[in-house]
Amino acid sequence: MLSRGFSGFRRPQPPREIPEGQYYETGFPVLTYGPTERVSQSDWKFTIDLGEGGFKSWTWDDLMAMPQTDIHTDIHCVTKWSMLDSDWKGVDLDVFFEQAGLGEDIAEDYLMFRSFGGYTTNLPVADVRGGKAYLVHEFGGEPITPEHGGPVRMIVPHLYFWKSAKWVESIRFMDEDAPGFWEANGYHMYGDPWKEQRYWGD
Ligand SMILES: Nc1nc2c(c(=O)[nH]1)N[C@H]1C(S)=C(S)[C@@H](COP(=O)(O)O)O[C@H]1N2
Ligand SMILES: [Mo]
Repeated sequence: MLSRGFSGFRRPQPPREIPEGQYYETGFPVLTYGPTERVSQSDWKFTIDLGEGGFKSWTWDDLMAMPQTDIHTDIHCVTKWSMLDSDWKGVDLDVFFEQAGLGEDIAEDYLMFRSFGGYTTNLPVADVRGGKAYLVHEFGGEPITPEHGGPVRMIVPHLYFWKSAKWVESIRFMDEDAPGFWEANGYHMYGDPWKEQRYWGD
């Protein structure tokens, strides 16, 4: 049998398996709800709300002085593109937790990330510990552009990309899970791309 396929346009084949429903994207699309935030390095500050323990903050210079990690990873967006073999540089969130004096025994099970501009997204604490989440400032060996969340964004590569807050500003811990911006608008509370947890009920 003859397969006609699509005339003229064919997506490149991914070099390895990607999650169900995704396509291999060789570029880097920009996906922002609302305007691009313009945050200078000197205005950027990252804060962990320690509840009764007050707040602990880091400046751009603090970030630069912390141990840096090169991250080579795949990214899966709920709008169905997957970017493979992307390179990032930044600081493991575990290092921030250590410097904030947070031990292994964080009492709360969830946290909320907040961005400059007000974007929020929720994650289980377990999903951002042990080398799973980073505050990154370089993509492909260059500073991250404002469109992609520079000067500093999150990457949490094992979950859909909406969990990776651009222009990351702060985190606070929560006793119970609560929805962030997209989660309140129909996106899944957890968002595992390998289980296709795109929307409520998936
Ligand atoms: N602050 C903020 N972070 C955000 C978003 C946003 O709108 N605002 N969009 C999310 C979504 S839905 C995706 S897919 C990725 C897109 O990142 P990119 O524009 O660098 O591809 O950022 C995530 N982080
Ligand atoms: Mo997204």
